[in-house]
Amino acid sequence: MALTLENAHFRFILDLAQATWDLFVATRGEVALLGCRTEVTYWRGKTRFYSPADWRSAYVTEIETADTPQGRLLQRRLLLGGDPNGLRFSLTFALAQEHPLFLWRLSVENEGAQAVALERLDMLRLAPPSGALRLGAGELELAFFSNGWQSWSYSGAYGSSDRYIHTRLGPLKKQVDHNASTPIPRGRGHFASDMFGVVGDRRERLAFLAGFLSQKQHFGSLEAHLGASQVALRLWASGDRALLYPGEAISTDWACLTYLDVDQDDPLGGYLEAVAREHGLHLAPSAPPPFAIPSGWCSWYYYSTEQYTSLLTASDVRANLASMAALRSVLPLQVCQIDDGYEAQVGDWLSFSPSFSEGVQPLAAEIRAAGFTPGLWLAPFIVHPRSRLAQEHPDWLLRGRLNRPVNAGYLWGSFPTALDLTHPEALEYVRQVIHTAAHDWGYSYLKLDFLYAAALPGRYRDPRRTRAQVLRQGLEALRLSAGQDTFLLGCGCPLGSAIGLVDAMRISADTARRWYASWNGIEFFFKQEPTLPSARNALQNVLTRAPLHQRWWSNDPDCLQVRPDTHLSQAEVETIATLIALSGGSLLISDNLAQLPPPRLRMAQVLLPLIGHRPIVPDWFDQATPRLLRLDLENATGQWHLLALINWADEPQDLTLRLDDFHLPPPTASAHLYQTCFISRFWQVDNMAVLRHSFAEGPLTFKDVAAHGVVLLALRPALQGQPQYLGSDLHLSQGLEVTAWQPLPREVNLTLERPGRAQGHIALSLPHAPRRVWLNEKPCAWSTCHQGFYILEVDFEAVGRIRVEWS
Ligand code: 9PG
Repeated sequence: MALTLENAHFRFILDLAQATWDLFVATRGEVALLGCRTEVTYWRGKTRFYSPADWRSAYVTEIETADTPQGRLLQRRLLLGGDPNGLRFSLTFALAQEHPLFLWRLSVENEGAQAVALERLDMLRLAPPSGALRLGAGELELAFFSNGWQSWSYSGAYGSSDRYIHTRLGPLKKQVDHNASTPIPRGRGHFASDMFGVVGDRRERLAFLAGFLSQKQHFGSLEAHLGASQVALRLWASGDRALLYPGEAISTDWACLTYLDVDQDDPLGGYLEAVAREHGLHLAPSAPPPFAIPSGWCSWYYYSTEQYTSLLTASDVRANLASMAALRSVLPLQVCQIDDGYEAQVGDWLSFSPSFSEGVQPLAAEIRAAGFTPGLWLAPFIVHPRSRLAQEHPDWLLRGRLNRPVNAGYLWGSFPTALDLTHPEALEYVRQVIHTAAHDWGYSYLKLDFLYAAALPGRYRDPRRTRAQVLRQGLEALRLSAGQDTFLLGCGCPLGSAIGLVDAMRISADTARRWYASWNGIEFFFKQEPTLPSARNALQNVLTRAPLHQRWWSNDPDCLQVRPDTHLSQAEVETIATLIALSGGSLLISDNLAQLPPPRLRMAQVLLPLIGHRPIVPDWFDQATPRLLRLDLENATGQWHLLALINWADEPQDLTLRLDDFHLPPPTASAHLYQTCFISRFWQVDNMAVLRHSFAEGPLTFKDVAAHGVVLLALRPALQGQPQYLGSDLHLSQGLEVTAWQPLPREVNLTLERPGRAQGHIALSLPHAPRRVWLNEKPCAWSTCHQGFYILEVDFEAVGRIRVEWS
């Protein structure tokens, strides 16, 4: 018997005789998943079972539900019995009527006499020859996009001959980076992912996304084998061997499949917004951004050693607070964030290290009195083995085999362990710590770190809870204790668990004062480690997780260090600053602010105010590390594109700008408009580099771009006979500094706004050479470039009103 569900997006066919299902893309009949299986693996005592094996006697109902977070759902529900241990399964398949989403979920009810341990709820198993993923005719160039488990875990696309990127440091790092229930594949073409993954064809430019809409009940994992022309794919919810007692039931989060065009500007947007809706987040299509985007100062990357120990003292915090106040008008930052180093020990949050003998409450008061937001780092779920907490409350610790406290990774020169949050007293301690920091000490910005530790595999005191449930409940407790008005930044956190509970999330590995990863300053062997602190490793996920920004939270791309005395070159700092700014996420500067030389201070100044918008990553599915980034901006001067081309190579390279690589012109604009463009390049010290280029004559090549450097361009189609703003060296956006723009028949009036004193250049295209130029009623110097545009030298305090007349 075949049963179907059908709408404008998908056709779903259920084959009860085979216990399989097929999903076809309605608009492209040849694109489909065929022969999919859904099955549960569980244990009763020492015996393993696979169920439900037989769907022929299923009781099938059709239901239409309104008012779900995904709108109207057209559903088929199967009730499946026949299990030897009395489990009853209900499998619901659904088509969302208002979104291109196929959803399904599985419930298990124990009607038997004994507890069972759920191992794995396979939502999708597709393996040739009985199963097939069809992506169209012709030869395929298969690829897979993998999302890492937590903030620091590597995310990016793979081709079919690549190998999955993972740590080679084994038990020192594995439990930090990887979900224990997601495999770490070794062979070529064999990949894994967490919560969602994308499998597709780089030639046909289309793909399927498979994943979960939430991680409240179980962690979701994927595994993919990409062959020459075949794919094996598996998506499952991890049962963690949590016990299901007689009379109890559990449901998975919704699994979901969507179909996407790889070359759309926002291919992951449909899925990411469905996930946001599932968590009650309402994303209005227009400004202001739903999640606040902080700027500030963070102590960690200046006041710590290469062995990750803190050198910070209370007077360092006071000195930087004084600098923040002194620089306020030129570098308007909000948050003054104290990182690791104030606490007596990781775990002992309510007692202090000798360098913070008065605690941190007085500092919060001083920060607030100076007009800034007090921020504090805490790692509430992880416990140092030498902490008093570990000595005094050994029963609060999560234990594994041999009843030993679990290993949370090699950190701070030791092996910390974790709290068992199913122990009510341990959870209560966490609540008390957060409540104290937020309400007694007065920190309204909390960076909550090492959150993965609450979800390590172990023997939880409550054996009925999955790791995902334990973590979600722990994070809910953090939010409740902190209150709605405290800004929460998640860090080292399994992403899916925190949606709807945090304001911001670190989406990348730690940055460092070096480009490549090292250990104690040694790059050999550690250079390829994907999540050890390094600028390069941080930027990886800043690009690959860019689409999450302002959908699940505000992305935190980790700190910017602009001081000159690191191991980073000028070009590297430009690349880091550019990608942080274009990511739209927060900007935390981690330097000794008093010691910044003016040219380096300026590199931070040009990033403020923050841009905030989510960029487009055109080559997200084609490169392990994307090389291109595009941000579309608009104000009174019109619309423009910020384009970044990155040289990831270790030597200088020529980089070529081709508009179609950036998916330009946009489908809404005529190709003709983009034939001739003005291109203004940022980060050109002491001059403006503007040119007019005709793409009809070919692409544009930038010679000898420094190793790890960036070409950052503002691109504007050249318009005939009207004045145009072309760019500046005042703000990285090369246009958002303009707050008014008024073209008149023989003149143009514009207003520039900058914090503090602004000295630099702007470029204008004009129908005729200027006759007179005023800046704040005084004559303004300008020079002519060939090709019909002009460079004005500007110098003003806060607001610059410019008037340009031509004859
Ligand atoms: C404070 C830091 C910063 C940083 C966090 C987190 O020992 N380790 O290998 C190690 C790696 C990373 C790490 C700390 C220790 O980083 O991401 O921003 O807050 O903790 O300790």
